[in-house]
Amino acid sequence: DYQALSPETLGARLGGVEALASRIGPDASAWSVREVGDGNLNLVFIVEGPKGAAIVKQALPYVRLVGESWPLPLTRAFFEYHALTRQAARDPGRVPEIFHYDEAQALIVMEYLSPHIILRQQMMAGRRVAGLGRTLGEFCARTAFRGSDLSMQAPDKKADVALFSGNVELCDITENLVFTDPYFDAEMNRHTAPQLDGVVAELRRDEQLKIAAQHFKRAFTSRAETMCHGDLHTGSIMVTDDQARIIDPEFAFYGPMGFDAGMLIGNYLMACLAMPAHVADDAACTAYQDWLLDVVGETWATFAGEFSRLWHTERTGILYARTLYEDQGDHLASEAALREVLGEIFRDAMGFAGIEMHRRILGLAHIAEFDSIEDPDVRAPLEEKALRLGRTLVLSRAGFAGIDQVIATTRIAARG
Ligand code: SR1
Ligand code: MG
Repeated sequence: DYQALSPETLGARLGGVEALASRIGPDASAWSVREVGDGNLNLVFIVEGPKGAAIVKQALPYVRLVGESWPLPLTRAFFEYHALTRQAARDPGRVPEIFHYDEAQALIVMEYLSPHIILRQQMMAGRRVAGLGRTLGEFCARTAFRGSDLSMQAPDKKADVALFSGNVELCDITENLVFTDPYFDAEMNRHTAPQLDGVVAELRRDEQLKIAAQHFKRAFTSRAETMCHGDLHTGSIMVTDDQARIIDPEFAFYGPMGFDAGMLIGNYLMACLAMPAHVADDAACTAYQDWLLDVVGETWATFAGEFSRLWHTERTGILYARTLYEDQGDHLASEAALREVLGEIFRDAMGFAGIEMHRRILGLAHIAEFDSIEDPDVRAPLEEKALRLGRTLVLSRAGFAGIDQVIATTRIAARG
């Protein structure tokens, strides 16, 4: 008997949940409850009381952004719960602790991260996060590696792929909104300035770009390499000035190892290109853009370093068995195989990054960095830079010598 919560009903409905009462205080009438959800899908409550605070996240039976006309299954809370447990095991301490899960009510009670704020807000305010690239690079590498056939045993991996293959509707959102809609005149698309019409028409005429978008859609639907977060943008990361935690994996699915890192890098790059609208002083803006590009470099370098470390120390799964190489003393072959895998992940990540940049400007779900720029004559040129850079990332993914060349290309676009 699912019922959506409200601040008024939450205390009465959840007062008897021991995991909550023991953290907030036993008297639910003394709890204060605020609904703070600002995402596209769910209800999110902060519950505070004499003993402490917790988050209650509850799925709604529809897409919050659009309304009841777009039904969405409550099972996304089930996938978020299972994704959080796997992420906690694969990269301990990086996701919120779960206190309680109620499948019928599609709700998760979890750790209240405080004084954390959403990374996107931190970036729009021009504030840095020490160690951001290292934390996110480690998270992406550890979850990619430890959820894959490089680490997992066959029965566990296959059972998990089967479990997450049930996240049909959330994957369907990504399949359509990310990989398809931006590249034609889809009903739910919205770009926010007629100044963009020219470049949009150009992209939609671009046969190579559309072929590449379908290439990546096929990778998304068919390459069940690892459990991906599935929606790793800067709104899915909470930060202080020196900490980062990852939230909201309800889009989790088994997919390509470069998917999360690519989505994340796409969001860093958009933040970088939008920054002139958010930091008025030119020198401060340039310095902050340089920091964002350092984060891009650090995220990828950490990813590659951590993935390599795990390759050397934890390769216990179905793939590239150690006996193929080390037992024969053939270290060079193992290193060559690692280079091949990392090269493929890098090219995929750049493709996913470019596609994410397109969909956040042309599709339904936008980002605040651009949408909060009121003047279309300021907004559109910045969005156009992101659209063109996105195209370059998708189509030149195999031509980049490495992340430094991506950073240099972005710097030229940002300063141009
Ligand atoms: C209808 S849902 C739109 C977007 O919101 C989520 O955060 C995902 O990014 C999804 O693509
Ligand atoms: Mg989300």
